[in-house]
Amino acid sequence: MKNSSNSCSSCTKLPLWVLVPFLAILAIIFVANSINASAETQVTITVYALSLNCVDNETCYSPSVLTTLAGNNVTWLNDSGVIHTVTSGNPQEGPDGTFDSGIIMSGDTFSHTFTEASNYQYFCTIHPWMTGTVIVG
Ligand SMILES: [Cu+2]
Repeated sequence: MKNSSNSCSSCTKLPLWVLVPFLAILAIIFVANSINASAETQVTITVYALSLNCVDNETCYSPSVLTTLAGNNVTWLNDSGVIHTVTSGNPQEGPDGTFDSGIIMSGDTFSHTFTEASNYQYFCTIHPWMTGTVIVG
């Protein structure tokens, strides 16, 4: 026998007009987050940074060229076992004053928020063969 009455009278059903906008907002948040997540935001300084070979292998800072979006916070993790710096500028002309981590102890991090689109060169003042670039779009 078929019961035509509501068999789940204790269930709370949300009407469709509530669910659809709610799901649409969730979808927008999800898409916005995945766009942000697709921009890289971390650079790792590994043990390879101590070798001059890191210049040719592009492993002084990894990745040596990082592309991100304006407004993003980029974090450098010193996972190398020795101290380093992340200093804007280049070894030929020296620091340009845009950002400077100072000494980053092994295991520590340094973060900088890039608000303007540009190409930012940086280097390590202790090991000046270590260079990297952040491209902010
Ligand atoms: Cu260094």
